[in-house]
Formats: sequence, structure tokens, C-alpha cells
Amino acid sequence: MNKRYESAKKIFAGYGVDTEAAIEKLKNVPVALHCWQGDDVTGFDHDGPLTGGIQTTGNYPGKARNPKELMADIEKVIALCPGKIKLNVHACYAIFKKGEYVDRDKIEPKHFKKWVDLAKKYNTGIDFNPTFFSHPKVNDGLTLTSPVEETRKFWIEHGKACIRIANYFAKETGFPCVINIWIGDGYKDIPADRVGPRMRYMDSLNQILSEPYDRNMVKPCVESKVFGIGVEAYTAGSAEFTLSYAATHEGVMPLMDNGHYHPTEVVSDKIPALMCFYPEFALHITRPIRWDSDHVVLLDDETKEMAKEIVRSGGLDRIYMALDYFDASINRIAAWTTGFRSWQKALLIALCTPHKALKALQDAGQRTELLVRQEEVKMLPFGDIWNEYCERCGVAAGPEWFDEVKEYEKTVLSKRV
Ligand code: RNT
Ligand code: ZN
Repeated sequence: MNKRYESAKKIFAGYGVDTEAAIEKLKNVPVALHCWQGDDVTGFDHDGPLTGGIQTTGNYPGKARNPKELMADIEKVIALCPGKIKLNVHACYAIFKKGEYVDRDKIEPKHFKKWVDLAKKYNTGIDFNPTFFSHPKVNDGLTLTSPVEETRKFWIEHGKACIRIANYFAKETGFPCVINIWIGDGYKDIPADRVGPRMRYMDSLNQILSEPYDRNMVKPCVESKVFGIGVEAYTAGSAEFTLSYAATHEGVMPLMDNGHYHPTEVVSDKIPALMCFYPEFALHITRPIRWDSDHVVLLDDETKEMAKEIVRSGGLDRIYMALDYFDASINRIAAWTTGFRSWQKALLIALCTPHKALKALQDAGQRTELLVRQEEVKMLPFGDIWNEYCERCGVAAGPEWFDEVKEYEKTVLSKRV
């Protein structure tokens, strides 16, 4: 019996918090791990640069160069993280046998069989993302909003192909597949027409989603964005556009990425707003510094605040959570692991916070006491619960996991030259 845990458990019980229930709950909450941290969002279907208003910076050695390496790296991360990891794959991570290459409008489930095998090995599901960037058919930065019908058609066909693959993922794994549509379409400078591209985007989405799929198991969502590099003046898929699209199209969810808003807006406050209207929605959890920089997720204030909102609004069973960041300047396994563990910590803290008592103070108008109590709660021994949680999940609670990363870097990553 772990003495520190037992004593912490009593302290939390005094606040009306059941740490056993918190640990058991967190063990089974799926969080999607993005495959694209491992190779700087490159994928396997092209050699060109990353485009579409997003960027990775850094050239830390050891980046995964092929499916085998990327999957080995993901397995390493899984071994170092507590909790329930779901895979999250982009369409550009299609795996082609020699001579089997097809363009993105023609990809098929068979090109993703190895991802299914990996998911099955861990008894987990796969989320999916069509890739509307880093491709020669992105025409002047436009895909689903392009005024060139041939271009738009190509990307609609890509979207439909991805729906079929999402359906395959759900069917094969037995877990729902969230399929997230994000396009970087927009304009660098003041557009002469802001409605046209959005009407074309709406029509493209309608066409993509007319592809048949299992509505209980495939969960389409649309991700908004305020701006990107090179598209500073106008983004077709803005917050208002995607929220309205989801609100008016049955079965479509909005996806909020916390790097995609003006710097003083917080997703922690948007989560409870959406809870009032959407039965289900999705999140990309990232860490923006000054812009959508996609730094590694840390246990910082806004991360904790988002987790709190999810937990106390009853969102754990209604919100699909995915990590989305890519730092190429540090060891990528450590980047992945740090972000996943940080989000686990944030969720665990949220699950062990005495929300009921605090809410009662708010509703009773006891604002002074609420302020005082909220500050006191911050010093509760969350670390002891975390240690116990990690132990029960069979992973290191402290920084020892990094020794394994260093060893892996020495024996595996450093050989990738
Ligand atoms: C880009 C969006 C999008 C991508 C991934 C790779 O700003 O956040 O989700 O990060 O699709
Ligand atoms: Zn995102």
C-alpha cells in the first residue's frame, strides 16, 4: 500500500472527492495521439514542403522517415504514457506498396491497413484527417473553396475517399472514428469576395458528407481557424462558418483548436458555451505562443482550465479530445510524451477538484470564500494521486521515463542519418 496515496486519498475525501473514481475514470477516457509529431507533419505520400499556413521549425535529428520508424516511435510513446491512447492519422500517412502509389483522390482503406493493425494491437480506435495541404493540387492556396472546378472536384473526391477510410477504421477497430476536416484556404490580402469561397466550402462539405457512412460510428467535424501564415487577411473556415455549418448539418460536430483564436480568447470559456448546444464536439489541444505555433502541450493554466471545463460540465463523454502540435526542435518522442502526460495530468487534476463545493459557493453568492477556496485547492496533493495513477497504469510517474527516451535516442534515433 502506497502511504502517500492513502493519506492524499483521505485529504481529497474530506473535500468530497473520490480519488479512486477519478483514477478509474481517467484510465478509460480516450485521448487521440497525433501521428504527425513524429515526422514534422511530412507523411509518406510526397516529398514537398509543409504548406497550408502551418509550419514546423527545427531540425532535431532522428525524425521518422517511413511507416516502420514512425510506428515504432508511437509505440515507444504509448509505453511511456498512462491512460487510453487513440491513434490519430492524416491521409498523407497512406502506406503504399512498391508501384501502388495513387493520388489523394484515389486513396483506399487498404493503404491504411497497417494503421489498423497497430490500433488492434492496442485495442484502440483511430481518428482520421483528410490532408488538404502540402500537395501540388493545392491551387493558389485553395482546395475546397477553389473557384477552379477541377481543383475543387479533386479535393472533394479526396474528402469522400477519406470518409470511406474513416468508415473502414470504425468498422475494423470497433471504435468510433472522428474525421476532422481542416482546410487552410484563405487570402493573404484583402479579398474582393468573402462570401463566394464560403459558399463553395459549404457546397464541398455537403458533397463530401453525401458519401455514405455509418452515422453512429463515423463522426465528421469541421475545424475553424482565424488565420495562417500567408493567409493573414481571410480564412474561409472561420469560427462562425464552422460553428454554423455544424449547427445546421445533423451529425456534424465543430472542432475547436485552442491555437486558432485571437490571443485573448480562451477555449476554456468556449467549451461550456458549446456544451449548451452540441451533443458532441471535438477539440485539438495545443499550445500557441503568440500565434498558432503548436508548441508541446504543458500543464499550464489554460490547459488546466480547459480540462476543468470538460470535466465539470460533464463533457468527458461528449467531447472528443485530440492533441495537435509539432515541435521539430527537440526530441520528438519526448515532445509527444510530455504533451500527452501533461494533458493526462490536467484531466486528473480536474477529476480531483471539488467542483460541487466550489459551485455551491458561486451559486450562494459567496464570492470571497470562492476565491479563497479556489486558491487553496491548488495546493492539494495532486502529485500523490498522479503517482498512484501512473503506477496502476504501469508507467513511470516521475521523470524516469526520460531515461528511456535517452536510451532510445542513443540506440535508435541517432542511427537515422
Ligand atoms: C492547422 C490545424 C490542423 C493541423 C493538422 C496537422 O492549423 O490545427 O489541425 O494542425 O491537421
Ligand atoms: Zn488543429
